[in-house]
Amino acid sequence: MVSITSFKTSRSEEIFASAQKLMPGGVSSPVRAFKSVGGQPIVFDRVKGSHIWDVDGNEYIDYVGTWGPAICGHAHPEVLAALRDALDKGTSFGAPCVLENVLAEMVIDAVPSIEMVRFVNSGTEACMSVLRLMRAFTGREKIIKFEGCYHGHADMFLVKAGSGVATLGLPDSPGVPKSTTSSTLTAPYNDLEAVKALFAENPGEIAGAILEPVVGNSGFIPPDAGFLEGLRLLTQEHGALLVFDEVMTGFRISYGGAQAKFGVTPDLTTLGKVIGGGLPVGAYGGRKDIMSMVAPAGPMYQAGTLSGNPLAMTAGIKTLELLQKAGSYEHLDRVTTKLVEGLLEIAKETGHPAMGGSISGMFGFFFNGDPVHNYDDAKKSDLTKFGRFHRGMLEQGVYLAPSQFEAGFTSLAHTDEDIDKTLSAAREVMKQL
Ligand code: KE4
Repeated sequence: MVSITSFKTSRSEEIFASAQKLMPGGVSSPVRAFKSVGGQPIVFDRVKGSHIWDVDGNEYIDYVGTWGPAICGHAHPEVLAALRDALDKGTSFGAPCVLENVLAEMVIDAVPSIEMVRFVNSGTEACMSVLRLMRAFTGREKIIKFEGCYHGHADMFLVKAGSGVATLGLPDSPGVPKSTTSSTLTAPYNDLEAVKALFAENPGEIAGAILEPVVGNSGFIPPDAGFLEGLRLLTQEHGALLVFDEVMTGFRISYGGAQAKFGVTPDLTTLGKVIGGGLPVGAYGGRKDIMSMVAPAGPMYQAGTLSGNPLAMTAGIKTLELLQKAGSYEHLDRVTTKLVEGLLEIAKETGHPAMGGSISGMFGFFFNGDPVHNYDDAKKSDLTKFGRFHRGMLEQGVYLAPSQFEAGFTSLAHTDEDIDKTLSAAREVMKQL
């Protein structure tokens, strides 16, 4: 374990200082900037399994897992070997490749709602495409999203979004025209009455509702009993579509995603992260009658130079193959439950009100004495304390997501030793919080 006195980050600081002159905020994505937890971001040098090493040689147990894709552990030898073989055949074809068929079949076989799928290059692209498809199929313009849910950075979703938008306190972003978000209706997560009211106020105008079936972008917030089922009935009742954004939960909450876990089948689903195994892949899919509207089969246009490229397909295929191995999800559930239950026990012992939970390899906790059912509840958490905790854990060699409004992720590579070390670090830090 890193001792605090030996915790040197001068090389990280040097590289980050240069990065800030070259790239806005010195990062390629805002949440990496540590804005809400303070201090300088850590510059990584290499990753392996459940661990990461920074450019100063510090080692950390990693609970971000590059925001979800590293579910089998970073740099899994079988994924790397498959990529090495694929590399000899080239990096991108810009033409049909059998590997797209292979991954498409795996996704269709796994995810209950998906009869047909289109690959894209990010979760954002998947969500913006599925939104266009919802509107194309129903002929309606308005959509319902939920406060604190994040569906990527496309204009129409940047309304009370989660993740980095919440982290940076950007409920709406400049540059997003009012005309774009005027058709975006919002409701609190877990509030069926609010959704009913929106349908009543906008009869025949709502194309559908999109949500994270388990929220990861306001911190970790699971659906209340009956919430997903209620949404399914409400959307059907009003001729609207139900879309699960499973970019984060897909193949993580279970092999069939949250929809398989909770037994609620949406009309459309978005995917990302895990299905790319660390390379850029997103996807949207669903009922064949809806997906048949997507060009060139139908009139709804969407395209992408690198969509379905052989390297990304290869990493995704191998990752899903590894997840199919017996005991994968039992392992994720066991180590993650041990982690969160341990953290909550230590918080209680050291006098810090805390709430939290986990499902499979996705978890979160809040320094908050009351249950967290939605984004407003999450915002009442002690964000300052979270920042101090994050820093303290970093100095103890544990890398947590640098925001209260993010979820944490474990992998097949996380061991009992990792969890035990994390909990002993947490005890040290919480005693001094
Ligand atoms: P990307 O465009 O970042 O691949 O996916 C957007 C997205 C869509 N839907 C959900 C549920 C998501 O969680 C995301 C992206 N997640 C964030 C982390 N909360 C990515 C990290 C980042 O923005 O750097």
